[in-house]
Amino acid sequence: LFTAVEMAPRDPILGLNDQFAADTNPSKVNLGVGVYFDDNGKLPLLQCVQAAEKAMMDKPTPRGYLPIDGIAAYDNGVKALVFGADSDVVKSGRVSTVQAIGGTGGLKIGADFLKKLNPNAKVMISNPSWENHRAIFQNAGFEVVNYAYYDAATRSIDFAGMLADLNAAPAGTVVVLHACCHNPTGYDITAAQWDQVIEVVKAKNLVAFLDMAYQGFGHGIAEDGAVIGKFVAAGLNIFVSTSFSKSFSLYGERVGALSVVANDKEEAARVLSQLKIVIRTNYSNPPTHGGAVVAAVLNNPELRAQWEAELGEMRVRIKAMRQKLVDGLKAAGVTQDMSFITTQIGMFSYSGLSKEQMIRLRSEFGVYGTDTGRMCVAALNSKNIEHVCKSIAAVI
Ligand code: PLP
Ligand code: TYF
Repeated sequence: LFTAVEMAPRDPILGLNDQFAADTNPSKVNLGVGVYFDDNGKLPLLQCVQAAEKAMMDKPTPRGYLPIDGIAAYDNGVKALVFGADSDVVKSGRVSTVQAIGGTGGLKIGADFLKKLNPNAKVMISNPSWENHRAIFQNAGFEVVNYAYYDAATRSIDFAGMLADLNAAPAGTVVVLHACCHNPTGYDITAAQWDQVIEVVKAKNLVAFLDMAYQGFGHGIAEDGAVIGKFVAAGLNIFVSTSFSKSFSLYGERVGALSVVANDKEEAARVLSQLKIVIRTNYSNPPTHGGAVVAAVLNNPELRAQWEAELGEMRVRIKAMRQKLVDGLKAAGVTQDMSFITTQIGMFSYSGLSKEQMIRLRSEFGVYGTDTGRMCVAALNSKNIEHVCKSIAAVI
């Protein structure tokens, strides 16, 4: 049965983790995978999460099946977070939200639903994008093509190219957009540029699929979510995937969601019924724990305030590390202007280093980033920054 089965390639990012684990260099630093570590290099377990879990332990609940679309209080919490609790779109019942297995699960549910809806549509992703975007939509049966995004020569976004590619897309094309904190480049378009993208999406009848895996890591929870409000204000039917992996540091719990904006309440109910079919035929219903924790935090004013403070700390620490990186590189003798690192936002920096330089960083200095030059600045800390700066300076 399996004699003709080929060995599939490893995930380029998760594969780096294995290589890192096997490295015996005592000064090794993992800037490969997109995970936030605190200044002690530890994966945080947020206080708000611990408090919610303690309350759950004090009042143990049996684990029946959840509804197909997940915990109602969770889905409502996501709607309020992403669209605003008092927004017309939520109050009028136009948003269908389902709990998903991480942001990846939200993307996959949306992809499967879209394939049924519009089987001949193409999907466009940014060049470059999170590589799993391509894989998820291809596996759902779509042809996936790129729209222009990063221009290596100018170390900025090729916005004219992006608009031109969207303008040339056939009606019905699904456009996957990073709502904030673009992975892998760290470059986001401006609010004014978002307005132009929305204009094209509307004029050309494209379908916007906003991937929001880093809400709160850019400028703030509401600030990062503002782009969603712009699409809604334009009267568009959009898809939004949400991930709490990073913002709650709950990577392994797989907590995410998919929200779809319909024209009215009745249409939203029909959409929800179809999302539930996708879920039922894939994994039946979501797991309980992570969703219960996030729902408890989002819906309790005290825990919610604690979460916002903790997320704020992560955001501020990343920004401080960006500045330290720029300063440290200069101190280590790098003469070229590296200030673009502080223009970038979120967990990643596209360093502009070549594949050869990234390989040298790994083999000679134990500093791990992706071959494309992406580094996770959220894994830098006061102890490893000097080694990272000296190592980068050595390969430049
Ligand atoms: N989308 C982007 C852009 C990401 O970087 C990630 C990262 O993990 C995801 C989606 C998936 O998130 P999750 O781990 O919650 O599935
Ligand atoms: O880009 C990253 O590093 C994160 C983590 O298949 C990740 O989004 C990477 C690869 C993958 C799943 C998650």
